[in-house]
Amino acid sequence: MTPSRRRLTALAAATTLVLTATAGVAHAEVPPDAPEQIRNGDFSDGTSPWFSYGTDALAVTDGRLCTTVPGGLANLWDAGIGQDAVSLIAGAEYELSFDVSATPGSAVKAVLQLGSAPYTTYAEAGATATPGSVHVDKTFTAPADNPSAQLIFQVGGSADAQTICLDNVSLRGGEAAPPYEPDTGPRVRVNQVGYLPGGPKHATVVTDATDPLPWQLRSAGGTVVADGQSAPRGVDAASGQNVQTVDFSAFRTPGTGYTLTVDGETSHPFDISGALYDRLRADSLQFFYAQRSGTPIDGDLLGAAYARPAGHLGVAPNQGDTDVPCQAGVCDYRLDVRGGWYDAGDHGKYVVNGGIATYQLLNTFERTKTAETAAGGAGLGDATLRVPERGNQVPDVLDEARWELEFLLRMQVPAGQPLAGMVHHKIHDRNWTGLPLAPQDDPQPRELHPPSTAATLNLAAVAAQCARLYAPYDAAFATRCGTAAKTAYAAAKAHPAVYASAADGNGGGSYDDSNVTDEFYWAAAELWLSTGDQAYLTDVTASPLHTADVFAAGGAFGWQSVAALGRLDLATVPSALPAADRTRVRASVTAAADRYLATVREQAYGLPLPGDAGSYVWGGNSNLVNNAIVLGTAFDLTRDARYRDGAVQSADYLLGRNALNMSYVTGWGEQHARNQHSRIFAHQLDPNLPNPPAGSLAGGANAALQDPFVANLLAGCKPMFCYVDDINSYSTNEVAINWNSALAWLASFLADQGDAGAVPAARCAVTYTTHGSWTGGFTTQVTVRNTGPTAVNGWSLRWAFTGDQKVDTAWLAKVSQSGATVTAKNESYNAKIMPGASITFGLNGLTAGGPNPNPNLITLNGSACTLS
Ligand code: 9MR
Ligand code: 9MR
Repeated sequence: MTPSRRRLTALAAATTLVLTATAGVAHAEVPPDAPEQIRNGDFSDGTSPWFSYGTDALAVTDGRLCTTVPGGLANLWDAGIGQDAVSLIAGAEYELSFDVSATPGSAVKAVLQLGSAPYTTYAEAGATATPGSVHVDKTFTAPADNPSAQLIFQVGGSADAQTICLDNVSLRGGEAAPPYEPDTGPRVRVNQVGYLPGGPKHATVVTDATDPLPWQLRSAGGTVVADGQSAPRGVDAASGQNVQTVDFSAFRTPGTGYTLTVDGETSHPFDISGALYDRLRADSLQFFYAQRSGTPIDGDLLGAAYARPAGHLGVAPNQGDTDVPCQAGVCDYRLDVRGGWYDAGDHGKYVVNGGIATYQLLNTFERTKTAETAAGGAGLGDATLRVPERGNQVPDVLDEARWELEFLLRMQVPAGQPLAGMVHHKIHDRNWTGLPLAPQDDPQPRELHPPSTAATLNLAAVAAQCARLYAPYDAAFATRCGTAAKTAYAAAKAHPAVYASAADGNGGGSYDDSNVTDEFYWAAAELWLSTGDQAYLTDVTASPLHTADVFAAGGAFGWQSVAALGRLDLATVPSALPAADRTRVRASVTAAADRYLATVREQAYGLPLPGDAGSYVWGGNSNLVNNAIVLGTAFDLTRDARYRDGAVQSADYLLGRNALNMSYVTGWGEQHARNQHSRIFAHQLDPNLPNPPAGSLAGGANAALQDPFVANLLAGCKPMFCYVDDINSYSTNEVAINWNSALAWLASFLADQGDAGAVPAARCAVTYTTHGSWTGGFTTQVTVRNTGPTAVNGWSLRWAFTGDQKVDTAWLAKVSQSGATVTAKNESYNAKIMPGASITFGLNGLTAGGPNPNPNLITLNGSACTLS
């Protein structure tokens, strides 16, 4: 609508106009060239960045923003349409104007306010909207500064359902927002935490220079301990900066407080140490306890600032999660879906995202059975985390994952109901809530959303993992998981195309996915690995994904694409997969790792993510971590140090070697993210609340700028700059369980690398032969040959069973078992194995019906043997 038409409409509508004078006195003079503070107020750009609550989805109809509002809402503010990040300057004059219609007709109020409690009003303008458009115009003086105020149209409170439309929303006045300039500190960018003594050590220097520059590495005392020349790299696409790189890998002396100086700039200090990441493993896993729903968080465990009552246990003002109905029309039963983890900064619980996060925690543990550097499993045992279950003889990471597994199992449709065996996609608030909001204070009704094939297959996959991994600790729980997994898989096959709707995103994320071939592949793979049942292998090999390249450059896997989870487990978890297929599956992992390595070399900031804008997406930090996980897995499979070094180097980006000179992990590095979007850890909004706990990973740079706070602030950013450490930016700076689960895997891998020195040659060869197996039992003979140059004097051989196998009796060795881990130690008479000589021992074992494949990792005194 043109301005002149607007004025005419204003006159025509003057009779129905009601102005409510509140904060600010009406003023006449707002200069004609005053800057516009509302984004997309004419809706020519679609619905973004407008949001609503308590209404149906927003849509642009005939150039206006329209939606319907249910009748019978008690208050005007029970439904709203709004925009965040509106800038107000105290004392400046503004003109707020808009056109609004309502059919059949209703009161509407525009409020400029603080977007979170106590929702201070800065100005408001009310109207009685009718089917014909009403124009509202109001001038006021802003009573306060707020660079991020909220404009909300309150549209609830009418007895009848209404169709509401808005157009020409404008707030003119104040000043144009000054260009945002992040403080990026010294131009020499390093891993602010440090480097492993034997590992790669790279830095990036932002400079105008195009010729190599001299660099100096200094000890904490200021002595130059190494120097050299940097390598010009030209303009880096991801950051838009001209950069050079420094490689000081040859310097291996442990110490603290090193700095790197290039081009007159000195980096943040960092350490060189083999123990850098020991605490990061625990910190990153600790995030999950902090996110637990349905249980009080114990301040003695997590720190007093994090203590809180249980959330969503049906205690007022909470309305859930112990007896939750479906959305209207979806089902007529109610479920107890207490527990689990809150997904992210919101209080929603989503099965597909819970699925991948649980997978990654379980896989972090399963790696202790299959990876040489993790085989000790010490960092992942019982009493390694601050969780209430510590000391129960079960590895704490399994206790934590179980908290979510129990919730996921509750989301399964009970027998006797329509779609029995399927799994509800998600449960969350009916409407979006504001920030901050403690879980126990959430007053919104909670609702189950329809079952989906994707959610059903997520449960099938992780419950299958559960069946094998918990068998040594809690056979009954493992059996319950196994049954649920099989039921879910069968239900998914019966209902293979039930998709969550992309439009179902009010009050919670949609997590929609309309391609579930990858979920089918992943679930079939996990069921095959846990049951050894041929039918699942048939489905695995029949999937076109089994031979496809499933490792995307921009992210090997994620909540929406899970084929690589199946592929990685087929490559690493022992099974009776035919040898040729296993070889091919493993080669697909190393081929992907080769490509990620090439990307690490190509990127001047040394990360395994391409430099184009399309690779910097919502949660992109988890994508680069997941690519690093493929590198780590390739190392576990091959012992080729190039892959390990690629994974180690990937951590540099997360911990400060990036365009913003920012560590994305709270509490780690000199300059780290601390204001992530979270209703619980909302310190930025309320100083009485804590920041996210140490070890919380921010979503990271997102070139699509998908929240209103960054849409203006960062407009035009180069991909690596599209991030701000502000609680309002949920599309660049949220926390989420699937991002921290990726960090936990990588942190655990890094902690396991110690100094990351040379990989020793194998010094032993083992033949592991199961001579006979029968229902409930098997007999195995193990021969160890010393292939090294020196005698072995005293040996301890270790491997892990896949699932429910138990050692019964043994001969010619002392054999013991803890969890799934079997340790065979020499008798006094066979302690010595001369070079070239062998010893043999045997054992009888029991199974509860699970498969009994040969282990694919056997260590002698901690070092891997070759297997035949
Ligand atoms: O807080 C929500 C965050 O967890 C989600 O990732 C995001 C996108 O679904 O939405 C956030 O909630 C905002 C909502 O979408 C619009 N109104 C403001 C809410 C809080 O910032
Ligand atoms: O991680 C999700 C990301 O891949 C999507 O692009 C985004 C928008 O749909 O949603 C992200 O997930 C959010 C979820 O919808 C609601 N809880 C917070 C999640 C993290 O931001």
